[in-house]
Amino acid sequence: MKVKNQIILALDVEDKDEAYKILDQTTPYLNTIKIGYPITLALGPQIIQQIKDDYNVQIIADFKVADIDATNEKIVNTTLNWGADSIIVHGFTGDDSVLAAKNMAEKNNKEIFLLTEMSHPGADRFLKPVAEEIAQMGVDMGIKNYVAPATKTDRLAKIREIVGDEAFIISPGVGVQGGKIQDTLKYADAAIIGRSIYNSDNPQQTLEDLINMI
Ligand code: FNU
Repeated sequence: MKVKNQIILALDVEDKDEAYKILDQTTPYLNTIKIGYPITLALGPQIIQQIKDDYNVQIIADFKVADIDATNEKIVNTTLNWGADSIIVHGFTGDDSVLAAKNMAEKNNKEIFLLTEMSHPGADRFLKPVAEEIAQMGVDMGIKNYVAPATKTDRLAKIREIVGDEAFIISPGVGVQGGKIQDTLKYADAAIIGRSIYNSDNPQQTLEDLINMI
């Protein structure tokens, strides 16, 4: 995946006019938009293809898929059929669940991102102790794309070490959650940024400032 300016916009707004206002201001600089449950549940899954058609961007569906293999397969297939280019899948469910997601994405000529460790403080309790194993499982399965936290640079560095330089890591947590873009991009290929852009008084200026920092 090629991410323009190494920034992915997390478009977690729930109103179409607001979403389009932010996209008008940011898509001159960006080619990758992450949509998640907030916008999809508020506006319906057809918003994925609408955004793609109206802004010529690639879409990562952040649905953190975490079910049994048979259900993962359905979720991945349906999401990709709605127009998403890739989908984020949790790793903690184990290799059968992840493999079902990976195979279904490949059948659609699309990709999964494997979520290893999360960016929020609560993730230290249950996810952090197994994150390195999740990353290693991804490597063993031949997965190329990963999600790892921008808020914990030591953890991000560790996950990079495990998945290797050829892997593609996208990293949430820059801005409001406390991560710094320059530190994050030492280890990640792209930063996922939401609120500090879309809640800013001037999303375009904020984005330009972030790009200038890279
Ligand atoms: P912002 N996100 C995250 N941490 O923040 N997908 C994770 O570990 C993870 C994510 C998402 O804080 C979060 O749901 F796996 O406003 C939100 O969409 O910049 C975005 O990344 C961060 O948004």
